[in-house]
Amino acid sequence: MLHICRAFCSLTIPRFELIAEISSPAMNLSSTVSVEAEPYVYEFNPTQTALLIIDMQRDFLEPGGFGEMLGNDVSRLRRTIEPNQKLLTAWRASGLQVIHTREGHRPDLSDLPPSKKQRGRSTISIGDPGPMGRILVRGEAGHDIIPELYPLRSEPVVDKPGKGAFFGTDLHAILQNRGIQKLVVTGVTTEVCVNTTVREANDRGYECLVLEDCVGSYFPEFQDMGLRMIKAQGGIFGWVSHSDRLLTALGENTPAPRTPA
Ligand code: TIU
Repeated sequence: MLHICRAFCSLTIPRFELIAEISSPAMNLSSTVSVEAEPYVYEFNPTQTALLIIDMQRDFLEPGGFGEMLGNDVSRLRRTIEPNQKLLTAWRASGLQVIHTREGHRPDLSDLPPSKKQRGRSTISIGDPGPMGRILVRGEAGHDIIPELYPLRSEPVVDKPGKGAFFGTDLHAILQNRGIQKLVVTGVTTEVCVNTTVREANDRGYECLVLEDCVGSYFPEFQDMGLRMIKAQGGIFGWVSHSDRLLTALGENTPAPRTPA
């Protein structure tokens, strides 16, 4: 059962939070779940698997944000919001682990490589004032996660300075400490931060399932290729499936309701 609790303020921007009270797990957590996927079935133990949601930040997804300012069609990313919400709700209701990431930098930009600052030769770059505060700077409104997928207090938020979620972060330690071996990966963008993270995870021994409807790119051809590169060569970096298939698999794992005596 979900209870909407309260809105509260941080030092810089208003934040919203849902506090979940999970009365009972929706499924048998000890059994293996099998999901139809490519290149072949993906199997996972729910207690050893985390949902990793990459960079669903306002500046990438919202109209008027940095992404749109650069000429990108944000609707290509926004189509992922609803399936991510549905998956996140089911994942939380089952009491499973969720981790969020945000791409961004310290306000003094001391962790921003000059090469990244200069890249693109745009008139506006990381650290400059943008439509929703300073571009990709921690604590600014545009850097935060969209309200539709806002993290619970119990869910770690990993602030990453690069494209991959492992570089320069404590994500690996968090996963190890929680006994996580597999990752269901969603978020944006498919060919940049999602792909980089899946490759980093693969090299560290994690097995990743990427959900095609829950990841998005500004470029349709990169969406397609980004997914094909993951599942090629017998799943060189991981598996690809659809959230409906994962939800079906989770549902099949739900114990049948007891018949009243
Ligand atoms: N999160 C993420 O993918 N960051 C990017 O910079 N993506 C682009 O596609 N530019």
